[in-house]
Amino acid sequence: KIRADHEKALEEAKEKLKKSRDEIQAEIQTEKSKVVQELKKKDSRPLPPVPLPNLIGINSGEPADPDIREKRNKIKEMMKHAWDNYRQYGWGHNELKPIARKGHSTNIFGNSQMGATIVDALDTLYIMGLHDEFREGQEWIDKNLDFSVNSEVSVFEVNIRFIGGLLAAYYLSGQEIFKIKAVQLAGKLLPAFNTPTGIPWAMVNLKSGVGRNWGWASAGSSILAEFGTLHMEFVHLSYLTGDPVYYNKVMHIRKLLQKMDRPNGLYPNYLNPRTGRWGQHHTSVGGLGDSFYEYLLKAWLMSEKTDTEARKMYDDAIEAIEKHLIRKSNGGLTFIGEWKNGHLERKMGHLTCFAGGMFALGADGSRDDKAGHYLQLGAEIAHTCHESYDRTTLKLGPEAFKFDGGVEAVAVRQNEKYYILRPEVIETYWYMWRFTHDPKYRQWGWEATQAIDKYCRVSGGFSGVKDVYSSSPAYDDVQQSFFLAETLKYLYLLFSSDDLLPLDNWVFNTEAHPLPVLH
Ligand code: DMJ
Repeated sequence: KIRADHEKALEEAKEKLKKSRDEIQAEIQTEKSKVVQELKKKDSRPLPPVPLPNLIGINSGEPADPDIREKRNKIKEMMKHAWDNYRQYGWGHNELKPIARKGHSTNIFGNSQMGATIVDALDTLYIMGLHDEFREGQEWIDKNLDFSVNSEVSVFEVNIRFIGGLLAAYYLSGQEIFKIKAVQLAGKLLPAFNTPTGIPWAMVNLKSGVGRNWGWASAGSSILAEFGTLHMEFVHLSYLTGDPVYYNKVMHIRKLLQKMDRPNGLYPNYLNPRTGRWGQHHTSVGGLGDSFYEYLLKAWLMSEKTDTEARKMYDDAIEAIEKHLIRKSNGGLTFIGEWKNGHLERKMGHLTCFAGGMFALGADGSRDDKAGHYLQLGAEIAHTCHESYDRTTLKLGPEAFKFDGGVEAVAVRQNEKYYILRPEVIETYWYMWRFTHDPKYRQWGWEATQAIDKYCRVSGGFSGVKDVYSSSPAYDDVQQSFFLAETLKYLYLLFSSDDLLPLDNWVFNTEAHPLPVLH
């Protein structure tokens, strides 16, 4: 049969080649347009209706205390400043350069203008009641957001910012266009999973579907925090479309990880998608590892605590992290270091500070009922991260800080002294506030708000600063999209009452986009 098929194909090819070059080209063209037409039809097909999950606490949050109300209004004003300037100088670009007053982009978004700030900011605008701005964003997305572009993007970043942002905007507003765009975009990410193991590439070309990994990642590896941070969004995509393809992709990743041996019970940051073997044995709860652990916990929460497999993986991972990575400094500060080939580096990243909130969020339901222990651990991490802010001139935290040779929670290297409007410390303050109502978290959040407004605000928006220990730091001239998606949203929530997006009904993705618990 194989020989017969082969001969038939040869015959057909010979027949084709008898035609003139122009004829052949015309035939290819016709075939191509047929495929494009089919795809277009498929793209605009309405999605099957599904019952919406319980969407409560979308329009609440007004605090009773006038002082807190005033603070909340100030944060809303900062959001308006960030948005209005992006609207004026960077509209449609991925991000804004607030000093040069023009658009900005980085390689994670590829080379096309995908309006990352618009998509990332939508749900923050919505909960703040900035409805005109929300509508402007919606209109831009409807008319201009196009994924058929020859552009190589980061699968992880596009998932957490775009798919997460679009899904949250859909659930909050009920506007179908966001769901349709999220599903279209997800379809463009699927070819990234075509690897020998099913562990996706870090980057994919949205048009050709060709994927590859970052050149700097250990021997062609994919990154744990990237391929391990797709679960929440992909489960929602399957829920909304009725198509199991997305769910199957992320469950396959989980099953594969579950089967693998882990050195000291720790997950290395690197995994080779061709061989299925770990790369360098580095483990981090900060960059390269962070949101993988976060998504194990959140998969469980999002499933109304029925996905016990995810909870077990989270508990096992956290136990190993506590044993090997968490230490107390000489000055009594609890920190989370980085594991490098059997050696603990006594350094903590700003990114790692999100873990305080994660420990608090995971306290309830923890193994051996260690809820009190994990809430306490969350509080200790919050305290350490606050110290990293408090020990600077600007009262803003550095990118990384050490606990070594007499140094406590301070950055040592010049290239670790910057603050790029990151949210993780404020994120932890907010979770700790929700679980304890200790007023110090609001006080710390307010300190950070004032510092951002004083040192990062410029007339064209908000910018990162290059050295938090200098009294006159240089600006980096980037208004990151996560400043609108996360930093300002967590601050706003910190000064809202708890009935706004209650944690029993909503789970925030790693870019602070709220997704409802699926019953
Ligand atoms: C965000 O894009 C996400 O929170 C991600 O998980 C890691 N860091 C940035 C912001 O610092």
